[in-house]
Amino acid sequence: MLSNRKDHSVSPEKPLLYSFRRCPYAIRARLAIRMSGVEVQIHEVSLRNKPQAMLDRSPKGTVPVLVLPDGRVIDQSLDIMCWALAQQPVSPCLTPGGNIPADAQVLIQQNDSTFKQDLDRYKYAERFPEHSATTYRERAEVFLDALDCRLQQHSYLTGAKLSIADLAIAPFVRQCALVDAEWFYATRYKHLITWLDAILQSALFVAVMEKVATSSAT
Ligand SMILES: N[C@@H](CCC(=O)N[C@@H](CS)C(=O)NCC(=O)O)C(=O)O
Repeated sequence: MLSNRKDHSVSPEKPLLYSFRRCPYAIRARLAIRMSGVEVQIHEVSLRNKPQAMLDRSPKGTVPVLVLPDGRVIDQSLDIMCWALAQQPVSPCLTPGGNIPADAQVLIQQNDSTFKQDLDRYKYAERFPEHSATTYRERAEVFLDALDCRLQQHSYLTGAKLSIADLAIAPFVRQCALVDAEWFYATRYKHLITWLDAILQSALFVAVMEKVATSSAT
């Protein structure tokens, strides 16, 4: 008997990325994918109505999720970045062994732990009434200040060239800047502002932020 139900065990012909346009984790994954030139099919999902096929493949229910034609599922943004960048014959962003260089690793770890937590509390301060938004923002500023100090030394976070640290961290700094752009652009973090603006205005970033229709299927 014919059934309308799709068989989710069937692997896609080309890599399939479940994504959410504004999610910083999904943005970093899309940046690495685009940079590496790998072709993927992007499924923009609604976080309130996640496709069952995505949940079947990755029950934890966060984006991004990458499904490969061989059936493998990669559901952590950093792992997706490493996978994508490793598709290039020589990736300037990874160590020869295909890993994230140590200095980038340390910064990304700080971003994904303390900074991300402070950012969430600053952005959604009404959900964390123990302190004011300004207090949470001041906590987040410790990381912003550290990034600005680095950027006084060189144009990108780990040196003269764009690295995986820039790709992984910029989406979160963008999110922080957007909470109160007037405040952000008036801060003393001038090098950080220049760095962020250069990335946001780059053809790479503009391309990954192009709108894709939301899909609840597949
Ligand atoms: N550790 C995960 C975190 C991904 C994550 O938290 N994504 C958020 C969106 S920005 C999400 O999907 N949240 C689930 C939800 O909102 O239902 C990664 O690096 O990929």
